[in-house]
Amino acid sequence: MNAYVKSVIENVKAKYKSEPEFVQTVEEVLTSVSPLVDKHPEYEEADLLNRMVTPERMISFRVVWMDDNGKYHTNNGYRCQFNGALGPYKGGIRFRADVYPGIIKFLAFEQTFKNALTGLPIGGGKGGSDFNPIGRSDAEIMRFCQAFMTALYRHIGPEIDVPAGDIGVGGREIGYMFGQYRRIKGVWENGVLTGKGLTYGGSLIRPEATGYGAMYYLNEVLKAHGEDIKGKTIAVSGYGNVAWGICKKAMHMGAKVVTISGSQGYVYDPDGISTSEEKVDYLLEMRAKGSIKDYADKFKVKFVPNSRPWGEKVDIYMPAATQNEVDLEWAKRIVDSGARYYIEVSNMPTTNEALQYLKEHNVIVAPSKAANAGGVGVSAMEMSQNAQKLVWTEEEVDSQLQRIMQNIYKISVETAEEFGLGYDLVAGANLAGFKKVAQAMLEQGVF
Ligand code: 2IT
Repeated sequence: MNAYVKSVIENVKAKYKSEPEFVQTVEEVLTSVSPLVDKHPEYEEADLLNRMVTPERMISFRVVWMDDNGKYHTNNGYRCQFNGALGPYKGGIRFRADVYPGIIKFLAFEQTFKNALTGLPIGGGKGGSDFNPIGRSDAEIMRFCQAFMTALYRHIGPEIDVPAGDIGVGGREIGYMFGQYRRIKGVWENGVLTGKGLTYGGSLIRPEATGYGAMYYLNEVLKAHGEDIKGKTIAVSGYGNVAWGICKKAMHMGAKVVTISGSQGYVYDPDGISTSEEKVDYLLEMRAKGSIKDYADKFKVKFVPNSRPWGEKVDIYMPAATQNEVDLEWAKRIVDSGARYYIEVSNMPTTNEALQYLKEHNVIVAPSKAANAGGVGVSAMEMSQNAQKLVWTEEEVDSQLQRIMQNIYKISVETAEEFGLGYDLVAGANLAGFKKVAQAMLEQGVF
């Protein structure tokens, strides 16, 4: 490994002991880009790597809200504006009990390279709160979102930083946050958030985009290996917006999604969740209720409590729930199952050890920062539509989404080859994304 890369990784490990997810992603990305750093001694002269792993800004704020019983709660809110070299900071907001600065920073770091891969002018950011929305009433969610935006609004704007949804934040939450932003600022700036409702500037296909994009990317991988997506079986984890989008597109493509999962266990439906519109639509209903066992009860299929779908025999694995859902033990089960394709869809679903193990055992691995970039890609299209004050058709958005995903696949393959690494979608994506951000930073001078 390049000596400069090694020293920066050591520095990050020593400095951020209490933020293991951030250390994990830095190690993964910097290890991949070592051959690029070899070729560019000017990176070290400009201390580019230490700059690259240090957020431009990490904002931390207090969020106080009242529950339905009149009791006050105090949460921590964050916005990490990691890298603005390519455009306004862009990335989702996550509401989940486990949120702390290490999660927000790892997500914002990943987002920087993902956004670079889309080819669109967006920098990397992420935000969130340790607020747990599960079981909260609609009125409580509204008050929380308003309190969150009351603290955040001064830091964002259509040309500054444009948040969107992530785990725990969907169309409803974006609506409440946008309403509060508009009320406080007294201005109609709908380009400040993406993932909005269609009545006030949301883009068609945005809810589906992450799942659709992952399926378009998967299709490129399969085509390159002379395989047809039609008839393939897929194990998906999670049951949120992304799993839903995967199922919808799998239905169009004739692929069969046989699993979904939640924190209580997973569902195995041998006939395929993606083979019936009723089942796919039920995912949305279930999401509101928050229990995936309902699906197994309703459609009379297997529910496996306290487990994950990573041992089921399928052609393709698509983790789409959360970070580090596949560790070394699960990776072994995946290899033993004989599946050849592993497409990361949630952000950093795989531990570094597990990723290494899958690659060494000839599983074709696609990294999340490439495969899930369709979501933020369509968010950038939403920003364009808002800036132009017009609305694109479903066909326009969908065809651009397809082009973006095909292009990400292509540059990942080509960049890995350029560096003599063969077919390596992980290294290719890291190298291509990093290279673009690095060049923009160098050209903009030291700060
Ligand atoms: O992880 C992600 O890319 C997102 N949560 C979406 C970000 C966005 O700005 O649409």
